[in-house]
This record gives sequence, C-alpha cells and structure tokens, in this order.
Amino acid sequence: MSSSVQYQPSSSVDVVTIGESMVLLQPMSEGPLAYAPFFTRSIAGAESNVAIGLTRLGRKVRWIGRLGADPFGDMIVHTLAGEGVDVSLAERDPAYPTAIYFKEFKGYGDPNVYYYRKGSAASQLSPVHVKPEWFAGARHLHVTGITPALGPYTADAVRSAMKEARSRGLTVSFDPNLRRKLWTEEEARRTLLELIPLCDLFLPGLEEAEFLLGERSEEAYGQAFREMGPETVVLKLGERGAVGFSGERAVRADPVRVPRIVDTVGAGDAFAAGLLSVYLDREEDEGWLERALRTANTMGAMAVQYRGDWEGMPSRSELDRLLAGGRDVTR
Ligand code: KDG
Repeated sequence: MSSSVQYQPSSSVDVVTIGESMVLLQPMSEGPLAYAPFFTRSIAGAESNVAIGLTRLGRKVRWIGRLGADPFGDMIVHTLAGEGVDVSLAERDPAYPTAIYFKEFKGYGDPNVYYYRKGSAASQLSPVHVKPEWFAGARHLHVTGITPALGPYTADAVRSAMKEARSRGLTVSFDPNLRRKLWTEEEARRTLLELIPLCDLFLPGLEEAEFLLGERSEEAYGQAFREMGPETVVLKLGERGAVGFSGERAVRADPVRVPRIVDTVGAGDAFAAGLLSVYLDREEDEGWLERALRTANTMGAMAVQYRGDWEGMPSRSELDRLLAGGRDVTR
C-alpha cells in the first residue's frame, strides 16, 4: 500500500532534479557487512541529496523520481517532504519496487556500497514519462550520470529531459557521477560523453575526467569539456580543492580541511548543492565563480564529517557562519 498523503506542488522552483532515491541501510558498526547485526535506515540518491542540500540553503527544489507503491517509497517521499523538497510530481509504480542500498564501513577510505536496485521502479523511467509540468516555473535542471545507467530507457529519458529543459529556457547542470557497478565502461563513456553537450554546467571529478578523455592537464580538461558545449566546467580535485573554468576565467579554490572524515558518500552532491546555490545568482555577481567554489568546498567538507549521504549538509545560517570564518560552537 502506498501513502495517501497528497503533496501540493509549488508553482515556481529554483531547481528541478530527476533521479532514483533509495532506502539506505547503514550498519551501526564497522567491519564486514556479512557480520553486521544492527542497521540504521535513511534514504539516499545523488539527485535527492542535491535537492536537500539546496533546500537547506534556502532554494526551492522539485524532486522527480519513480518509486514503488510500497512502504519504502512512502518513507522516501515523507523524508524529502519533511526536508522541504517539493515531491508533488514523484510517481508511484505499483508494478516495481523501491530500491535499497547498503553501505559497509571499513574504518578508513570510501565505504563499500551494495545496490539492490535492478528492476526498481526508477529503472523503468523512459522518455514517455518526461512531462512538461516537470519544468513548469523552474529555472534550472540538475541531472547526474547515475540515472542513465539504471535501465534500458533511462538514458533516453535523461537526454529528453535535458533537451526539454533547455527548450524552455532552463539552464542545465550535469554531474557524471560515474558508478562502475551499474554499467560497462564502454556504455558509461559513450553515454556520458553524449550528454555533456546538453548541459551548461558540467561537474566532473578528476578521475571521471580522466575516464572520459584519458590523461590530460586540468586546464586541458577544462578546455576540452567546454569545447563540447557547457559554458562552465568545474573539476573536483578532492583533497586539492576545485578548479572552475567559465568564459575566459580559470579559478582555483583551496580545499576546506576537516578534523576527521567519517563518510565520503554524498560529498560530491553537497559540493554540487553549494555550487548551484551560487550559480543561480551568477548574473548579479562578477565574482560568482570564486564564491561558488568556496561554498561548494565548504559544503563537501561538512558532508564528510557525518554518517549518511546528506545528513551532514549545513543550513544556510550554519554555512554563512563557516564562510565568514566562524567556528563550530559546541557549548
Ligand atoms: O552521491 C551519493 C549517491 O551515490 C548515493 O546517495 C546513492 O545515488 C546513489 C548511488 O547511485 O550511488
């Protein structure tokens, strides 16, 4: 059975994003998943992580996705709605389930992830589902390279959403979010390269840039991706910060150091949320790229200090305090 709660659509939003959200089960202890006795449950999904991050920073976001007509689907819409995300256009499919994913914490480095998402409701997304109302009253579309990897028609659906958004005057951002567990390298490379020309803002990590184009300098990646179409390219450099290329400008931003990294999953989405929160106002501010990179790095740094894919992202006031050089006040 699925929830009878009806969510009201917002007439205007800053950002619309489309993707799969899943239930996330995280072991309460470190060590092999095979022996983990207790789990906490939350939700996850690159695009809904970005939606939550942006909402916390005061932006209005509409999340679109397909979920099962099952209790886990209910949990996802209720959690997103509770965070202030517009879920009124999320679709529930009685024929396919909501996906689940598990993390395994080793005590160092990136957690391992195990997906149970083949045949999920989200993997059935196809171009026939893409509707004009998804984009109504929106300024920007954010998509990732995870959705195209999910099912036979999901890449076509993402392509058609990007084209539709642009034809309606929205700007489009694209984070390749390479997930090697979901598709072959050949398919991933071909599809991701095909989608780059349909975005205005491209957000690869350094490893993803190398996967797509082979080894080059950071400047050469910036130039090559911009020649494919996007006006702005931001390369995430991990512990070296980030570099952005837009117009004639190349801007570098130092990383934000953190005392302890707890969970790296979701850091890229926090980065994207921070970046987009400034990108949306770029026309009013010449120094927007510097500000955007600093905000993005700070968001990423906050996210990695907590378990969970989005829980650590700060509110607007917390972020402003950190950007102004303030410290965490604990007592
Ligand atoms: O970027 C974080 C996401 O990877 C995570 O929340 C789950 O969407 C997800 C995925 O496909 O890995």
